[in-house]
Amino acid sequence: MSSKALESTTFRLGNGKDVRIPIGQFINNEFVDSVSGARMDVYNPATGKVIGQVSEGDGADVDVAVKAARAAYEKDNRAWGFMKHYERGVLLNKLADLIEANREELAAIEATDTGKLYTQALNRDIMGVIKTIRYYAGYADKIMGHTYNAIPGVNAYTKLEPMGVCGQVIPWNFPASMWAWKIAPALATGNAVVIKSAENTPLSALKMCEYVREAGFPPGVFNLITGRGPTAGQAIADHMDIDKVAFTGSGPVGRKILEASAKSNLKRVTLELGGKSPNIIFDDVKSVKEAAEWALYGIEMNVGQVCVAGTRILVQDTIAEEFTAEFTKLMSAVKVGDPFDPSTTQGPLVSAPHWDRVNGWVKIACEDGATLALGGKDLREELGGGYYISPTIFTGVKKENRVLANEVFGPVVSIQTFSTEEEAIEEANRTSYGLASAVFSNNYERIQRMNDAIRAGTVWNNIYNFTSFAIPFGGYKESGIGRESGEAVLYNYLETKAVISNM
Ligand code: TAP
Repeated sequence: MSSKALESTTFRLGNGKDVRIPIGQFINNEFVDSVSGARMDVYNPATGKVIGQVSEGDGADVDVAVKAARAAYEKDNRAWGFMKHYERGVLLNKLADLIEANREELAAIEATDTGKLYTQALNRDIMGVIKTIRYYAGYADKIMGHTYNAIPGVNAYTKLEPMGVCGQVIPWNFPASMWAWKIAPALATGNAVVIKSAENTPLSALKMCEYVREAGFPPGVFNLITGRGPTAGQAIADHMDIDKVAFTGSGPVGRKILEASAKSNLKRVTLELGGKSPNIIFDDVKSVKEAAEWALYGIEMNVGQVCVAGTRILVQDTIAEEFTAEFTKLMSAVKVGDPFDPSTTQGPLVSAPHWDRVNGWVKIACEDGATLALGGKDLREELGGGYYISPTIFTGVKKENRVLANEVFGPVVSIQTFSTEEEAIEEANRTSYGLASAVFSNNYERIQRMNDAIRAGTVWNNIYNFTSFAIPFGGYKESGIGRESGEAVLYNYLETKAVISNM
């Protein structure tokens, strides 16, 4: 078992600044080398160049972290989980304060590691992290059960107890936001955490561990593993002493996590998986231009690397021509380039393998007979070696086209037409996914009918890509199991104990 301390190292960020970032596994409030001593390269997606290395953890490190988490959870008769509700909130608020004080540096780290626009990293991602942590800090001392009068003379009530040690596996598209969405409710409800960041994007999570320690969380309550999915991630899913796993990522890996739970200790599992979200635009919309602007935000935010991205635009045939012209004009005006340049509106994709995956879907859509109406261009060489791809629109897409059923996770959108409400509903619900959807119309009754008919965890009305830590988020069908955010997520981290007393 390794406990060799690892020093922070200097990373050159995309804005030219040098920042020291810890590179070790964060276990028991220390940054330590992995048991194997292995390292993983960290890339800047805007240049395609390696900017440093972090320690690579695997199953052995997960085991060390789980032992630390278990010890912290059980210490002093479960002091963390059972006694210090108010103090847990205080610590979370301190953590949020530290992140806020360092928000610009963190946003620059996030933009460098992921390729997302610096302004988005700051205003949406890191500000969202701060608000999420504060929101759940407020819940720490408001976890309450119920009383029951079922049997006269018998006093019955429920206690909501932390689950124990929670494993969490997060993706690369919103590394800091997903970190906060996962750890804040788990810690607020009194659990100990072992979280694995994505191998592509470990930096913001590592930096925030410094603030966890500085905030004064007891050692072992929060642990971070930086490692790869098939080794470190799978070890979390398989582990016999982890009580619950929360996962965000792809469907195939979600299935592995569920299977691992069944084969190990039946740990509780919540899954936030992919989507193929329909964005439905009726001809009674208030403004076609406005609908096109929302559709642009629906596909372009974070270069389309968003599980709720509006990848399937369904537009009523009566306004299809006008909408397509308006939308194509907006997509053509997207400025692809350096995420730190304030005039850029689309950065690079996150990694070279992901660039290949997105480009592969563009080829498949063409092979299946769709019309490439815009984009589909490889911009890597032109823009200095980063993982750049042009905003892409497909029209004339037949129902059998594979691109309509699969998550592309890039700035690639299809436009289909429909004539009736029934047709729109059928097409909207036709995929195995059910994460998000949107309806644009100025007709209140129609909007209500559509809200009822669409099988998705979120239905936006005349807006797109609005999510909040305060609103439940998750999927119908194969888009996941359970809900995150809002009060709903707290129950993912709590067991209900019924006390039935004859005293
Ligand atoms: P995944 O492989 O699902 O990665 C998500 C997380 O799971 C990462 O931390 C990953 O680790 C980890 N992981 C991989 N294999 C695992 C295993 N056997 N056991 C436990 N954890 C494991 O997604 P990806 O390869 O990054 O992206 C593939 C596709 O997934 C994308 O194109 C997109 O369609 C979808 N995706 C969806 C989301 C959301 S928000 N729903 C997010 C990302 C990707 P490493 O990355 O460190 O290896």
